[in-house]
Amino acid sequence: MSTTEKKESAGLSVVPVAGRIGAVVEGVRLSGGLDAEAVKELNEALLKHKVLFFRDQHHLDDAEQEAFARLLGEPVAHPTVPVKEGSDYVLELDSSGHGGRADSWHTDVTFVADYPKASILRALTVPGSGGDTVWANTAAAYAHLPAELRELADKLRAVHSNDYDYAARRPQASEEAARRHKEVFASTVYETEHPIVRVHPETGERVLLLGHFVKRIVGLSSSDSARLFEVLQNHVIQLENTVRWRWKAGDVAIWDNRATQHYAVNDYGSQHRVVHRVTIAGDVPVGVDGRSSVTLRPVQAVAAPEERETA
Ligand SMILES: O=C(O)CCC(=O)C(=O)O
Ligand SMILES: [Fe+2]
Repeated sequence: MSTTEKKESAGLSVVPVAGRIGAVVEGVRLSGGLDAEAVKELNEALLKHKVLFFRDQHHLDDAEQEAFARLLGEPVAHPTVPVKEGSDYVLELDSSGHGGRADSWHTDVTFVADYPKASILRALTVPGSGGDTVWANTAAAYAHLPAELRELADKLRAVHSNDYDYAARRPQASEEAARRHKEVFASTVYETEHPIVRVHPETGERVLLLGHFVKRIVGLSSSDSARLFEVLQNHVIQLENTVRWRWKAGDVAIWDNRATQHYAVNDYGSQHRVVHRVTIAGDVPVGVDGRSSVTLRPVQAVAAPEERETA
């Protein structure tokens, strides 16, 4: 190992941003060549602060972002949206294209059972003003619920789908964005039943698992389901549980997708904004009662025996 690499991994500084979530990490140059000690420190900081911010990572391109992602786990492509041309895993969000504005509270890809454990987002082009992203700590949200609501939430399960009511959740969305949502984002419909309270597999913390992919709460009428969703979701996005990041080009944010929701603020009009995301594979959630999430759609087809023989 060269002395330069050593210097890069040693003395990594982690400075909290908001009271309950977020930290700026200094003294690290993200790449596929980071040593194991630096990766361990980053993982620990991520579990503690839920979202980490890095300035001036201008040296990264898609391939190096992917190489860094491999140090945190196994990168996974989005289930329906094609990857950026020339990359293996990069999801591009371009404000001038379709569907590039994630202006609704969500946890990434919760419509599948083993949704990503982390996302790594790199800012390529940012508006002169606006276009911030906000994250909420879903462990703090659970911890600050009144005991009565915690007990209720512990028992509930919800169905998440990519075929949710897109327009209702995003009043600002263009018709073009809504059409793309249907044709690309929901080209294959996924549905998963998750516990509303997930036990975090690494920290053991209880987290609220909600966000805009929730279609309904199991066992409730649609109006009770919608109202109870609002009650619990409002606790997640209390300002005390959030951190807001003002992007500069070259910034990277990494979030623990099992313990956060996020929202890309859509306040920059026609200014250009481009970010590239790589997600890391996660595992299937388990609720406080030990029950795992269940995939409802697509239904796993089991081939008939004669088909199997000829397949
Ligand atoms: O554009 C952003 O800041 C965040 C977009 C988003 O939801 C994501 O990258 O998962
Ligand atoms: Fe997202």
